[in-house]
Amino acid sequence: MDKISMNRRQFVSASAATLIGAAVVPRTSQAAVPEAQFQSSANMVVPPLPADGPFYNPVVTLNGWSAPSRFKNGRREFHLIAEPVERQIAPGMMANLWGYNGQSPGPTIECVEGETIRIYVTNKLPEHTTIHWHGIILPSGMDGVGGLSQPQIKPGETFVYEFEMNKSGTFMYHPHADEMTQMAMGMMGFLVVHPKDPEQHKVDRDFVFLMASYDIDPGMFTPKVNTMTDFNLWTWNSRVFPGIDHFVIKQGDRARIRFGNLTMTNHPIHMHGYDFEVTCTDGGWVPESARWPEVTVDCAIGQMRAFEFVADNPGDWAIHCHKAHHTMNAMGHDVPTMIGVDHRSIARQIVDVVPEFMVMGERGMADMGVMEMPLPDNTIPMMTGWGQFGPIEMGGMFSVVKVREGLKDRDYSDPGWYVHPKGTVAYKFDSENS
Ligand SMILES: [Cu+2]
Repeated sequence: MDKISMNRRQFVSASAATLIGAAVVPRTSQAAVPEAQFQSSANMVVPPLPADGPFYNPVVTLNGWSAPSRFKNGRREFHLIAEPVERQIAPGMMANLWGYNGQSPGPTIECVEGETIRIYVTNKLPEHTTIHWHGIILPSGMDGVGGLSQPQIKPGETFVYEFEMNKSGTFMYHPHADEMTQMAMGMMGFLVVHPKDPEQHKVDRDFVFLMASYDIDPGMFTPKVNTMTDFNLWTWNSRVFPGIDHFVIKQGDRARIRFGNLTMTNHPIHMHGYDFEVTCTDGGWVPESARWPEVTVDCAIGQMRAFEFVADNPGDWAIHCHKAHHTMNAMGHDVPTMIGVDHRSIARQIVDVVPEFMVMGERGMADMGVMEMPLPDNTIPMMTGWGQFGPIEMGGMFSVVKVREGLKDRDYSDPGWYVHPKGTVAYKFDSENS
């Protein structure tokens, strides 16, 4: 993954002008409102080790980044801008979403147990919003439920949230105002509270992603926001396979993968090559005596889960939602079953009239993965992606855990496909030579 520098943008808004009496926030760390920083691409930015404040081991956000913070008056401060964004869902498809600081999901917020954090939230959306800090134990008036715990943040306004992070763990943030629209448009972010003692719950690699679903018709850019259950794009950090970053892990490392579900259905997350233990939920750390090995963990709507494993089995291992239609992209959901149907005679008659007519799916749908049929602009194939042995025929919530010997610490760049030791790949049976 490219390590790209964050795209700084001068922060100018009517609300900031009201707050500090100037149109542009000075670039000093002690300005009234911390300078917001923005990310313009969907490339992974590996966060630097903390330069000030208590030490922690940063998490790595797939196709994302962590929000920089500053310290002022003993608090850790952040600035989130709720705004319309353009997100690349995968190479070949852009979407008009709503998010924070240039991207959907918003930047991951990282802090340390015991810290007081202050988060400035500026609303640049066309409608009001709030932020709910999902799973954080805090004063009722900081909980972000519009109308219940605070007035909504109107367009142009900046609100301040401030609370103490009294326990470490895995959390998320999302609006609690016109939720159905705002989450259907991609407003969400990850929030990680690191233990005060960095040796506690220590892992070598710590990945995070949020699950969101969208309903974007082929060829369109903007999600339909009134869809209740029939979404057609199943995303991790607003990306679909083959656009989702790989989980690159050094052989022998202890790894943690954390995820949260802000879709309208559950996702059984399955990882190949390992058994793992769920070590953390959005309620906190799971005591060791209460953990058990498994290879699939269901993540219900509104839940978060984190599992850990020691990466001692090198290879390229699939990790995916086990709902088969969640590893597909848009298109084709209304295609009738054609398996076993012989269309040849009728197809010949249609081809006489429509030369480009093509019959899909009479031998199964795998042809879709190979043919790369013509698609409307801004649309990714339903089943796509190539591996070293051929088409992977996936989409949506699918990625690869790449465990390799000898990687450098904090190196997440793609090591390429796994070189299998001789005699360890399934092979075609040949009665002549067996
Ligand atoms: Cu799923």
